[in-house]
Amino acid sequence: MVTKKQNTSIPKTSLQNPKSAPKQFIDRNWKSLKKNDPEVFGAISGEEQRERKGIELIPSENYTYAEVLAANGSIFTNKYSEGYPGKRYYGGQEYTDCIETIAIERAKKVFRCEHANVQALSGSPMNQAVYLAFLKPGDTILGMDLSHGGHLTHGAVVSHMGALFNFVRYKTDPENSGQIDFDALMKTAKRTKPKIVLCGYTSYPRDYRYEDFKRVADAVGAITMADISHIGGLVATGVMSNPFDSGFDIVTTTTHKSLRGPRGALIMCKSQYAGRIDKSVFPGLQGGPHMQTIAAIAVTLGKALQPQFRDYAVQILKNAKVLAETLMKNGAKLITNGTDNHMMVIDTVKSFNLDGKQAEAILDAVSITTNKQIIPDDPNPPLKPSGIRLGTPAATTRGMKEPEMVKIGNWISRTLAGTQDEKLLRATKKEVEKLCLKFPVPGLILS
Ligand code: DSN
Repeated sequence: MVTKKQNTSIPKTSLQNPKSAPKQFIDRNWKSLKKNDPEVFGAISGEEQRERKGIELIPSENYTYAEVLAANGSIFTNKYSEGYPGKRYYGGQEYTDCIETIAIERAKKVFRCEHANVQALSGSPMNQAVYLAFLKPGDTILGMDLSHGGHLTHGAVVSHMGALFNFVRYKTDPENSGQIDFDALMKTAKRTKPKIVLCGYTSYPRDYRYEDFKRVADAVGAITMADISHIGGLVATGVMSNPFDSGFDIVTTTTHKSLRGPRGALIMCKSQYAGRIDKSVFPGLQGGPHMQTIAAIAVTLGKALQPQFRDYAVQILKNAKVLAETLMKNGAKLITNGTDNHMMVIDTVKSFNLDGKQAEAILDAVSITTNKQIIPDDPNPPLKPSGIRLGTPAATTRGMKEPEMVKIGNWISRTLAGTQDEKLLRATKKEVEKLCLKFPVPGLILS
């Protein structure tokens, strides 16, 4: 809650030469880590090599900016700042107030919302804070079924939220390109009387008609909530629908997926809910915010306001279409027969007679990173599910475009179809790594 007028101008610091100082700062810190903890340094350095050599296709991952890495590794990690700008419980908040206010104002501009809370530590506490702001234990939430694309925090039985609240799950129609039956959803809402109608997903390759969710929620007097974590960068740029345009009350997003920032989260809402959301995050659920992350979120949102970010978002969608088409041409069965967003889910059992665990492992062996994925009403267990999930944000960040997507789609299909052919696998790995070295990873420091 902002209770007094904030000074959002950047304070003067002792960095007299801002062009050269960050470089010296980075070098000094990394040199010190290398000397004093070679084990940890070695692991970080190894991860840098891995990220650089392979193709990252996990749809929730990305390569963040060098500036985000700098802010996220900054001295804000030293500071406690419970409370909100202008209303803190500790002294010394001149710069934390400044940075948090910048992040809030940029979030409001990027997502065109009335209020933003930038303190939730990541995706799960972000959604928990919303539920706990409005519901009592046992209250009902209408949310998407996990196997049809919903998230763990949308009421999966294994999550604490699933035990605390009564989640009623809706499904998609796999026979109809994964569409949602809103007449059926309306009937379910009238029967179960949810307090929140929740939409959002982690493995649903379609866009939503948010106005249909709003119609269902209005019919039963429920709050509307959209978790746009996967598509945050696509909504920010207007290349996918913004739930606020359909009158949604609450929109949540993590900041590290298509938005390309640090691991953090935003809870955005109409002003009438601002007090409840802020109190639910702090002191309700969390203590001191991670101000180094908030600084990095501010940087990310500044980048999202630049025109190049929209170009990147447009390219993510183009790349996803081409990758999906190439895979389907090569015989892959996608669960929604195509994609409207950045991701796709291959039914690897039907397409290649491999379960998701086997498919993930064989692709890892040729330096293509994906993740095993349950498919709608999967008969197989989550650690050996029937599919894999792919997405294009990270490859797009590296500058890959349609021609590279065709190559990647062909490599994936030929690898999954030729798992016994050692020579082919070796050749594919070599080709993959050769291509990757032509597309630098932003922000790499050590290598
Ligand atoms: N783990 C994230 C994803 O991969 O979609 C969601 O929390």
